Amino acid sequence: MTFLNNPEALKAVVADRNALLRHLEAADTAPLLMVLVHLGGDPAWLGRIAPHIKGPWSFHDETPAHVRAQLCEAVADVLADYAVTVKPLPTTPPMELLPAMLDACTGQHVPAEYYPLVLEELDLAGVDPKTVHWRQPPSPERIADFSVLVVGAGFSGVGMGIKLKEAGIAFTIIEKNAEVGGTWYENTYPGIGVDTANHFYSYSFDNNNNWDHFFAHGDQIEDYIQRNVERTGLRDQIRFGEEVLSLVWDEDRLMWRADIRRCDGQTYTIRANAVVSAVGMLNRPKVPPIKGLDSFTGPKFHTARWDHSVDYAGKRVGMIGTGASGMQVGPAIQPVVESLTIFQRSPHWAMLNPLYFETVSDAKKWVLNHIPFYTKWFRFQLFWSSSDTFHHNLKVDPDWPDQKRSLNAENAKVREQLEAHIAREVGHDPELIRKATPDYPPYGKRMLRDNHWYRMLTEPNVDLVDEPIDRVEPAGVVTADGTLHPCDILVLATGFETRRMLWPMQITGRGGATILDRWGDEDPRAHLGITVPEFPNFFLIYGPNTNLSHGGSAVFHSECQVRYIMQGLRELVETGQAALEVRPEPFWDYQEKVDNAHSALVWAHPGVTSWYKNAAGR
Ligand code: N01
Repeated sequence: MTFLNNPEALKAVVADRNALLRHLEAADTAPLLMVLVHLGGDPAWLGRIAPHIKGPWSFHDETPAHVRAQLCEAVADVLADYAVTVKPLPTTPPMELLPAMLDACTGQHVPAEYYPLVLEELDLAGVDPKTVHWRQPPSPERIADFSVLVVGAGFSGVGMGIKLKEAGIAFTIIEKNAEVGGTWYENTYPGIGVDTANHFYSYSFDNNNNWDHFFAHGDQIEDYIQRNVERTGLRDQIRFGEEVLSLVWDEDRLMWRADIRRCDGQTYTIRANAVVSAVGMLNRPKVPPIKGLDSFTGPKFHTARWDHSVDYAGKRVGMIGTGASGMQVGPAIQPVVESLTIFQRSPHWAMLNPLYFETVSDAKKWVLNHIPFYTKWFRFQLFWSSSDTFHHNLKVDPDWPDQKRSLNAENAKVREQLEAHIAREVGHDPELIRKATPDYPPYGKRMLRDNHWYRMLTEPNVDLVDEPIDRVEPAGVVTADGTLHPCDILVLATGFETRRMLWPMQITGRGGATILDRWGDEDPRAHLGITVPEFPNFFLIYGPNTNLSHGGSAVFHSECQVRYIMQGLRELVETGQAALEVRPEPFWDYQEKVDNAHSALVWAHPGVTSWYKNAAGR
């Protein structure tokens, strides 16, 4: 519901004060406090409530019930005042109060350098500031002649398409699958869901106030992406079941030429002024080079290619891999399988989040839908709780004595909490604690959510095997100690070919330079993760070094990149220039900056192996 310029909507909200107060009981304190100060401008409320907000998640709120009740009354009063006097709602909060508001909302100090980003991300005025606006109207001939090819219709490709459409730029999206959604279309394994809170893991320009869960299941995210496609009429611009085989920069025409294979195997060529790769990083399943894997006689499949024709109930299932995918599959299938043997090469850290299994109550959905600006402030709170709030945790303190297990005092504290959680969950079983506890610092690999993984490990039909795998035989998996672990079904939860970025597309830029020449098999580099010298008018979304390793939302990152790309395209259209390319100096400066920063961060830790790094540790 939009309240700006809609006094009737606000009148309906305040019409029944008792009903309003009942609904407000379901609101989280911090975003509700923000609404009150935003609309009422009274800083005294910050002083009263801020001391009770101990952190950026709703479960960090310790506000006493009677103070909360007063807050709800005050919000009802201020809304009634706007409704009765028919005053327009202020789109921006009182700027002089913004620093104190952000600190109160998160229970932490939000540094001033974040203010512009916060205001933009909050998008309070309801006019998406991330939409590129023409500085001067592009000439009709120029824009009519200009076209963009987008590769991939996942979250990023669809977001790119929506912004291109808004700008009136012609584009085509090529999608290898039969539907949009990318990773959310392909991954359908039991237990699939997201580990980033959804009110943040969604487009900023389409806040969904009706998520059923704080952490949605895979099919609900797929539905959300599809809804955005329908809402914006994007489907007509997407060619499904087609794959871009190669991209070549045509130096005579100063355009890209793309060779595309249709689902019937026929190929055709199209040309575009610019190309945006939105192919993602997590979509080419990695099949581990384990001896004898093909000799296994039972069903065997990768998590991203889950075979739903196979009934795993009552079967002996072997699962290789304990990353984010494996950690979701395990607890989902354990209750019905005869046995689950988990082959773990190295354990992951997994953190408890009390909201992980929670559903969003109808009253909370009502608040999200009806209280002006609540959803924006709630999103900001999640943005902060999921992002840089714990960046200091990731930095190596050179004076820290216990470098193998943790990086600094804060990181050690997190380790202690995680260890205590594991011990509690596995019933203080010393052998399980040993197997399930990583020897590297927290955040070394992507931090996972504990979805009852540890509790599952204690079930009698589960065996966590940390002996290395020697080979696979027709009847099961043999570990290095010579034990055969018999399996009826083998699940490969072994991740993706993340290092071979853009593979298997063949991409040739200016002067015949190929991406393979420049990057080798596994050393991708781009300026800001987006542009590459010698590859004019070529942009990447979710390119090199743009992974969110410690938190964040891939959708937020992708939107930042879309905005940058839109600015590049605007430059081309408005100036009439044919090509735009990053210069080598800023490109190499950026590489140096990234490498220097990483040398002091957790991912460079010698004890950490992860899909973020190549064989050289970069
Ligand atoms: O893949 P992974 P994933 N022998 O690479 C093991 C996103 N995601 O699909 O840790 C034995 O993390 C490997 O062992 P090790 C998210 O960004 C999100 O699980 O390398 N084992 C590891 O345990 C995530 O980070 C969500 O020692 C082998 C596992 O296989 C990314 O996708 C859900 C092996 C691979 O783990 C990838 O996650 C799912 C071998 N030869 C995915 N090779 C949510 O939002 C590999 N392994 C919830």
